[in-house]
Amino acid sequence: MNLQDKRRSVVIFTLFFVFVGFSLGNISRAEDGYRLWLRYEPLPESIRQQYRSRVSAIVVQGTSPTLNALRDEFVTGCSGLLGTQIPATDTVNLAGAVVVGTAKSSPLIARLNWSLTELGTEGFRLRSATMNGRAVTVIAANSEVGAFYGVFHFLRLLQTGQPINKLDVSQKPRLQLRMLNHWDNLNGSIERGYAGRSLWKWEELPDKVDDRLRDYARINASIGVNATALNNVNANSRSLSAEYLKKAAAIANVFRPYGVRVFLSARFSAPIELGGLKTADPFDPAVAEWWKKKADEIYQLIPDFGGFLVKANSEGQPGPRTYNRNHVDGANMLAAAVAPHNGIVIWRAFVYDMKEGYDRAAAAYDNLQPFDGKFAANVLLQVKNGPIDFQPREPFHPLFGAMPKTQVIPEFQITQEYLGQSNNLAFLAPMWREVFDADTYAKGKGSTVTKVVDGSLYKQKITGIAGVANTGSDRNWTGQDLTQSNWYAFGRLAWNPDVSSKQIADEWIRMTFTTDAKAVATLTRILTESHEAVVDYMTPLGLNHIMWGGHHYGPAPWWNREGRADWNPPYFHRADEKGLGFDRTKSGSNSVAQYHGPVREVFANLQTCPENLIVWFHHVPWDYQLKSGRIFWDELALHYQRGVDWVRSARKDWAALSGVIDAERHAAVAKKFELQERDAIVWRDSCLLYFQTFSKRPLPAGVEKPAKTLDEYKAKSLLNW
Ligand code: BDP
Repeated sequence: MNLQDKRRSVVIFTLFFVFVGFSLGNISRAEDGYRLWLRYEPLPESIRQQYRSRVSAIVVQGTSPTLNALRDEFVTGCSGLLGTQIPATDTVNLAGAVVVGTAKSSPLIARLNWSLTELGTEGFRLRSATMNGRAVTVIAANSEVGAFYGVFHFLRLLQTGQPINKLDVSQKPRLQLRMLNHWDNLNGSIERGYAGRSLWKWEELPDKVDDRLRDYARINASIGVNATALNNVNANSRSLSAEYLKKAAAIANVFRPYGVRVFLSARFSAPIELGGLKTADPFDPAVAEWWKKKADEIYQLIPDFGGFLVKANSEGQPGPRTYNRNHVDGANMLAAAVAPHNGIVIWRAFVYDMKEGYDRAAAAYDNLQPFDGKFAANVLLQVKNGPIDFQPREPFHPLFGAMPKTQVIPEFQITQEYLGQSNNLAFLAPMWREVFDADTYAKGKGSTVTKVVDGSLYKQKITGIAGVANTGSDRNWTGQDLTQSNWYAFGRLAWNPDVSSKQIADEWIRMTFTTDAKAVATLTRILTESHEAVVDYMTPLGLNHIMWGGHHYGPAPWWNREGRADWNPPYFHRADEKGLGFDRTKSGSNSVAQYHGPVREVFANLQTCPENLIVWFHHVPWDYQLKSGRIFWDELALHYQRGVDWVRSARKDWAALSGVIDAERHAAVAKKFELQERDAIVWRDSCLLYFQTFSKRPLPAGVEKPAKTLDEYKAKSLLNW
């Protein structure tokens, strides 16, 4: 080969690679998880063919920030999924057009004369129809945001390969306020955040607003999340200062087109810290006036401001009780300040004070239940799913069904503070389903938590739900690709609390990872089993709050260093020579009495108490015989082992998906599974070794011998391994 030939072949060679690289662009593009479930990669050709004639053009008439965002999203989504540029037009001159809008924004939709009243302000109708003699699909709503939700629904149908030729879907959200709570501090850190720093970048606002915030709002809109509290419930008064309100307003401007409203956590003592008053007593007229003025100032800047979220008299936060007033006095004073602007106050029920002999699980009920019927019309009471604190498994909170004259909304924790943070996979839909499906018996059989919170049992006017966000500045938003599913699941359940975990998992996998049938089946199984596995290796049979102190990562059932008894694991598990568990029956704290009969009797009786909650309600003898025929100690040990076994097999199943899942995310998740296996083993070994010092029994057959001694496990937190 002479020099010229050599050069020519180098050129040809290079061109060849450029060409291959280009045509493989979609496959080899960085899959860093940023796009979450809105990846819009081309669908398999066979599916694309079915859709092409049905998605020939996007017809969005009119312009507005929401309509423009909706049009962009729809065009990008359809073009990506179908692998060809889909035009946006404002007339129907092609069969297969998809026409989107409201009767106000779109003459084409107005002409249909559909009655959409029952869809409310956020619902949509999605229907195959005929326009100008052409077969079209119509997405119609009463509001532009409703139409946007319809667009996301349609895109989800495409992403998950559903038929779209005979559509007739009408939907509206079952819960009105579908809200994320961000525990973001003003310095950019996030309380219980495991995915980097705060997305807001307070220090750059209001002059610079990170582009990412628009994606955050889009993603929320795609699952129907319509509200977000920007700052930590352990609030800093400065978040209500003029300086920070401007920053919040800049965020609100970005969120608005996507139907996401902004709320702020309010520190009850802000009138002192910001206003220079001597007191924050809610009965002091100057205090009430300060809040009224503050509310007026906020609404000047953020006309659609949602309202205040308040953690009061809890874990050291100030509140009305600091001034010998009660929760109602505090909540209603704030409610009066925002009422003229149609704002609301979300008052948290996470209140507990430690007294001698007190049962922390009883505290929220004892503190709040007596106020049923006393809260103002624009106050919501936000109640954690269980009576203690976002544990891997808790019974439903007894306040659900106990406050018929109060607007109660559930609070879930999406961020996995107590469930292995961003290292362990725990798909939370099954856990949340358990809460929704629990029967409170408040008005007889069938009074499920869902019916309490969706307003059907007590005709609650404002309904809602809050989830403590798992997002942060990490490129993949949640710190682990698979736990993005929890953000998705939260939104889907907030929209419709009846959707099954399996359906949520299946949708999310198809949208996020792959439509390969076998892989979808494997992953759906992994996801839906994962929460129970975490319960098995962390807190089986009703155990709770036995995590390492402070950061709550990893086991430390021996931990006894916190200043308050009710922050220390022994307070919760009560292990002794006789057995394990917290007696919450008549012979103990009797907090089981907070439940309605017959739930109360079922829980209170050792024979009938669901075994997955048995040590939550009872001090169970080590040799007590369970339904399996095994004694309690053996069963406990086998649960721990089962959890470890599950992680090992899930890890193998995941490894077998290499080649189906893109290499980048496959490797990242594989690393997480490796950590999860390590964690599960440490959990099993340390808990069993520790509890064994009380049970004094050998490990049953089938349970592996611990790898280290108890002292070695005690010496080092799993966080620092
Ligand atoms: C606990 C967290 C703590 C929160 C608290 C809350 O450990 O960081 O401030 O909940 O919900 O689980 O207020």
